[in-house]
Amino acid sequence: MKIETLLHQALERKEFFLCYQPQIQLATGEITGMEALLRWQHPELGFVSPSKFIPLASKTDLMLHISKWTIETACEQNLAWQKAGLPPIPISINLCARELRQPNLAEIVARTLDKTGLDPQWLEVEVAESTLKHNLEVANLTLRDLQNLGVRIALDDFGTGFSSLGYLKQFAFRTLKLDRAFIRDLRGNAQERGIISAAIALGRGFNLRVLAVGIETQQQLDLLRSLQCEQAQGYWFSRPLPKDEATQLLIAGLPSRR
Ligand code: G
Ligand code: MN
Repeated sequence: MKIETLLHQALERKEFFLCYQPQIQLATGEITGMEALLRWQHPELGFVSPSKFIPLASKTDLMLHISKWTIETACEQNLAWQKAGLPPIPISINLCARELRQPNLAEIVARTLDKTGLDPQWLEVEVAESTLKHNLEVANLTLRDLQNLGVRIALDDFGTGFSSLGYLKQFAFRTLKLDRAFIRDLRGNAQERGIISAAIALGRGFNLRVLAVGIETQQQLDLLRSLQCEQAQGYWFSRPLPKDEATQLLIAGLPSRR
């Protein structure tokens, strides 16, 4: 209850911030996108885990205010990188069920793009498979509106839980993010390799950017490379970074050992 109360003050007290985690083209090491991740630092509670406060915020309309702030901040940051002369890349934000159900989400996004001047192609929204499953009808409308704006859509956490290949046909995704669980359990036996290469082939068949997330070790990276995975994201490359460090990373590029 205490966290909930403090959470309501967090926005106006400017306690939220975004961290950015790079997405990598494995063949070249170049950064192909940044995922914006919401963080909360409270003066007394300290750092509150997103897995704790996001579900709490999502229970109320507070999430809608937070998401508006997130969309705006991410768009402004991406535009700032472009203005600094960095090659344009998409920035992605995560949408929860409550945001997806908000009837005017696409309107908010459109207004933000207009206001900031960011080209819609440089914004990507990530929707988890499980979120889609429980909100199929409304997701259909919202995602279609977003797509019509020219915003990219990514399918997050793909392949575990209740994968329905029908989603791939129903929505025009640009990116397929393989669920972290695949990578976490990856030991290289035939079944695990089989599943991942099937998922990669599937994404490629739909002409999607296939991205493996949660890469933490050299072994996982080597295995993914051997399975012809083209893009990846995870602690092995970089943790989610506060904006100044993220900017430095974009300027300097990743260390070449990766
Ligand atoms: O649901 P989604 O996939 O958008 O979750 C992103 C979360 O995963 C972020 O909170 C981020 O900090 C975390 N994360 C990013 N890279 C890694 C990783 O390599 N390993 C683990 N365990 N978590 C990661
Ligand atoms: Mn995500």
